[in-house]
Amino acid sequence: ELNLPETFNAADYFVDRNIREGRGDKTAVLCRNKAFTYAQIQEGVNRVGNALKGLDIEMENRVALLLLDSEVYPQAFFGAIKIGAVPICLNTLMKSKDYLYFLNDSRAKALIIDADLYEKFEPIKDKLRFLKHVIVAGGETPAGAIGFDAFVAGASAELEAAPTTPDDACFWLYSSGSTGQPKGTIHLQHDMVYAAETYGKLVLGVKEDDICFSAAKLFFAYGLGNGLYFPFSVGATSVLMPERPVPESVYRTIAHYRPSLYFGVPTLYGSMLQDEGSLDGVRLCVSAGEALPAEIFKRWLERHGVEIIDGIGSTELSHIFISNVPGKAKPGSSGKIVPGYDARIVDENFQDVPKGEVGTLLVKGDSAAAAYWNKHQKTKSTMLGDWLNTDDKYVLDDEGYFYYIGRTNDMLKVGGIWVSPVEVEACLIEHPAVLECAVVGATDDENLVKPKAFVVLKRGYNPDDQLKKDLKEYVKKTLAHYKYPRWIEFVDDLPKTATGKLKRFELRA
Ligand code: 3SK
Repeated sequence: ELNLPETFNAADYFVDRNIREGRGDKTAVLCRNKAFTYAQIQEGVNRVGNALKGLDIEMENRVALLLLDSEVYPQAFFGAIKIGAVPICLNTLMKSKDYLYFLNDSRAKALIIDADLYEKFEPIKDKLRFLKHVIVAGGETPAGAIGFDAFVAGASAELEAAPTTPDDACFWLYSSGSTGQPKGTIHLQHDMVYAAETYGKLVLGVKEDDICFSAAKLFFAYGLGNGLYFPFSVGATSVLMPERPVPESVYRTIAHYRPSLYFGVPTLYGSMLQDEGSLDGVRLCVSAGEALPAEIFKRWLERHGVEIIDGIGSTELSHIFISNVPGKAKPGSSGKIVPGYDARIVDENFQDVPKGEVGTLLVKGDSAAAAYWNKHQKTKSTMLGDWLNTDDKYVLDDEGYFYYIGRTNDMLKVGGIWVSPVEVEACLIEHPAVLECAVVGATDDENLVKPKAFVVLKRGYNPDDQLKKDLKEYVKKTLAHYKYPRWIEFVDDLPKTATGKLKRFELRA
């Protein structure tokens, strides 16, 4: 139970409280070689809030954010929340047509966009049915738009938080999923507090002297906690990196700012292992987005001497609800239930399956979204009272560790037996030639489903037939024979959603 007061505003909690508690001079954000104190961030939040009010943005109006990670993000995000408006953190990696959908679906009244991303907005700007104001941060201000600097400079630095309640809408994220249209996921004012008090404090132990650096961006539910509301919940510091997270930029940023907590995703950990760089100062590494292969965990620990704490979360639950904990990580497992959350593994009739059997994971916790915007059926099939259906297949071991088996609709039936693509992938990735891989079902000449593997090779390996044969043999001798991939295709990279989840449906197609 959080026991929040009847009138509660998340911007007041995550920003103003730091000043009230004497942390006004503490560095909140490090970005592009500049430091921003909590007092400076608060001033920016207040100016954005007042400037939005000046455009007639009212409580409950949506304000879309299409921003790179920088000091502008917390100001825009909490500025909107402070006046009771609802920011929508949009994925910066999408295409123009996706923004047309997001902006019309959400009926956002204002958009705050980074100048570097404006070219994606330009082609759709005349097709928007509800958007009234476009505010451009950085660079030149295009005709018809408002420049962010002038926008905030003309606004007062004093602002009282809107009288929202813990259960008012606070922010949205679009949940991409692997199929169907993205769903506007409505989070409430208390959700970030719940995630910060549970996973943030009890698993990560985030403290005031921590410096957090998330390669996963703020538009992703995982990045929003890592890079914004976890550090702000305790007055810690966040390193925000506007650049694309690749091994070079990530290692450089770590060397420059020496963060104590580093947050990545499995693909990036895999490619960082192929590159030069060190982790001086990092006390803990965290992974989410997709299951971390045991092999990457082992190689990382061997090379850097720091554990990667793998966990599973979801946009709907705000952040991570099952996680390993420092010192007790089981490689290949997603860990144990995070205090404050509850989980069940059920069959198709929502009955609990016996321990050790595979079923669908349901999760309960008070950081769960209230609903999907305008998607009544999907809301009903996902949000089952207190429980939320993750649509992930999981199995629980005797010690309470959860193991990811795959998405409910990813499992393959080969010769009448269920095969987990994740198990075949975990085996392939142990082969020294394999950097990344994905397994899907394909049909043979008799129209029977068999596993097919898409493989990204490490540098220096030849994508030839001999290697295909070797990889097949490797799986055959490690797993039950029927699980080996009958076809291997070498690819340069794998299709992923912006949040790092494999787009299996693209590979299947
Ligand atoms: O995919 C995940 O594991 C995740 C973790 C934290 C927050 C959001 C997501 C989707």
